[in-house]
Amino acid sequence: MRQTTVDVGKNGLTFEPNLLIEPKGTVVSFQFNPKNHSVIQSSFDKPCVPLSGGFSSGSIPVATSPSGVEFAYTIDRDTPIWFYCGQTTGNHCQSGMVGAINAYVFSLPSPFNHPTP
Ligand SMILES: [Cu+2]
Repeated sequence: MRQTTVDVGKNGLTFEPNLLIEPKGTVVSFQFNPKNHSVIQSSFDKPCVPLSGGFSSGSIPVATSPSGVEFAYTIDRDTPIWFYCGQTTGNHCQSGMVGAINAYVFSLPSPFNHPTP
């Protein structure tokens, strides 16, 4: 099984990397860092709004870095997948805490280059 890792909140309000190109079936392991982040599937049009039926880790508060706490998502499609952090204290998504899988762009604007989420 192919597996890859994304660090959540390791260096501020970030997913690292925030843009992944991986085949369907790959397990993406989101590794959580302080303080209290989440990873929630969204859409390009509404980057800070949960996608109906999409995945969500829920809020994951951790105290240490690395915490060893992970949320695993298995890529289930070939089309682009968008995600964000749902922490509203500090407006993480609006501050650019977003990411994408299999979105063929050169860099990921913040968040997704939309002025208003
Ligand atoms: Cu966050």
